[in-house]
Amino acid sequence: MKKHWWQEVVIYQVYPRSFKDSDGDGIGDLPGIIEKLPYLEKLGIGGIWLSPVYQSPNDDNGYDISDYENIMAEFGTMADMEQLIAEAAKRGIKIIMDLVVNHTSDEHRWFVEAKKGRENPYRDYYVWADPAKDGGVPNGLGSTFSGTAWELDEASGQYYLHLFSKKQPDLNWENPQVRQAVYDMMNFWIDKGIGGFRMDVIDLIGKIPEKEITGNGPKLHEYLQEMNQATFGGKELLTVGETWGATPEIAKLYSNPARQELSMVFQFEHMGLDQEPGKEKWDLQPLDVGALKHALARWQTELGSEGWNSLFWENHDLPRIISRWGNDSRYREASAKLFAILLHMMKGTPYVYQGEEIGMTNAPVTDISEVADIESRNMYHERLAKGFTKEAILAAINKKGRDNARTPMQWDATKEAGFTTGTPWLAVNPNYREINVAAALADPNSIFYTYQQLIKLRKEHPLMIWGDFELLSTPTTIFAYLRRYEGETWLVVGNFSDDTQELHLPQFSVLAPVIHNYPEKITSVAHRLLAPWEAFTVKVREE
Ligand code: TEU
Repeated sequence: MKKHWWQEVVIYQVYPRSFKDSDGDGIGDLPGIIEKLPYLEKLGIGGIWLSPVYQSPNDDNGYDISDYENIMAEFGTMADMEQLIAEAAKRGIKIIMDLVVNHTSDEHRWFVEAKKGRENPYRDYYVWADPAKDGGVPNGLGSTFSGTAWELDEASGQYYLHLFSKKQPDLNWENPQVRQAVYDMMNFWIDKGIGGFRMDVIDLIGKIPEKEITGNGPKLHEYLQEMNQATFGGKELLTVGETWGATPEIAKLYSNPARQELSMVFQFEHMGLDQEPGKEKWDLQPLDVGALKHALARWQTELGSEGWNSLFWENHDLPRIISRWGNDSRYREASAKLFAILLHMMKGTPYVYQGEEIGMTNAPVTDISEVADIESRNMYHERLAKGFTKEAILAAINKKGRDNARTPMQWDATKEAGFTTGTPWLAVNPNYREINVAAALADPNSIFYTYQQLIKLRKEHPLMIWGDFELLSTPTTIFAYLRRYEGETWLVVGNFSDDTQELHLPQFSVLAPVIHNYPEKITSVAHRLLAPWEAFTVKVREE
């Protein structure tokens, strides 16, 4: 199998609104990212996935784009963007742009035209439907952000489809002109020297709204092959699709090199394990660590040479992992390092979300007025109307709401965590005085240096990239696996709990330590009492 740069690097996700504000308006910006490139270089990453920076009215923080070829004024200018690409390149960092083409903003020129009437040349860029026989919405399709996915356009009497906010009308991918316009836009960015694309809800572009089919529609892969040919094919770019409904079989359709579609996908099977089956993301059940291990292991082994995994615990839509499945108080450092070690030792391309590398935590709110995220706000009103209590809804938002990961990056212990000299658009987490980059850099045992070490190890040990994976059978809350490559074997162990656990792996003798989140040296794994959230990797001989 041909090897690619995007298999060897670690990618860091920047949510620009919350990363670093350079001009005091309380909103992060491109010059702020440029200013922090030395920090990212020190971490050792090879690419930045940049959440959308295009012109947008910000109904969904940039995921509602009104002009794909211009930069959002709050973030800077196209010249800043070009400078970011160039400055990052000098540090060996490629910029991966967020490609949001399932929908545009309702303020995009195409939609403004489309609304002018049924005869407008842009009408068919979007999905329109007549009212149902009873005069109501065309069918039962719902929006991810609560309520129906159909909005009435009074002027024409037709409804348009919006699988997200009503300010995010869905593009009609069956229209070849839409596809060509998207490909032209992608080439505009490729010509600027970017390193690839993260493709927002790409599994929805093959939808058949009249049949209420949204994810994994019949023409999805045909479109992606066409896109590949028309844009990034043969250019050594990283392409990662966001695919909520992917199974390993589906992931192979996207990422089998022979099919010439994408490099890899983000799959979310493991991210749904603390959700009550058949219910919504807000309806939580305790995580079954055994199920988590088996889900991850299945992805590790099933793609084989017919695909490639992306590895992540966090992104801008998900809560902070240590607040979710770790321990963000007593064992904050240990559990953050455990998540880092377990993830980076698996096979695939690791993604680190801003702040994860310093162990940032969820940011609880006490009132809906403190919440900015449209998904949480809409759900709040929907559930209030359904009779849920405020307390129950806020508890769910504090666990799963998207603002948890979107609070400003904590750079230092000064006012507003050094993120801005003004008033931040979303409140800084009050724990910034203890948890911040300056403190992490000053402490040689900090979470930051565990990430740095893992990224360095990846550059030195091909085993971490190419080695085979085998899950070991251990007590439920111990996650243990092997990586094997060219006669060498690494054992990776993590105690996923607040309790001590007994590890018995007499079949291995320890040859050398690789990484560990507690200070003492590991000489044997035959009988070992694991401390809470202890995690390590050792080179072993199999007896
Ligand atoms: O997310 C897709 C998506 O379905 C999310 O809304 C997700 O389901 C939810 O946040 C988790 O519960 C992508 C982007 O990552 C997200 O930020 C956008 O809001 C969304 O698409 C629309 O563009």
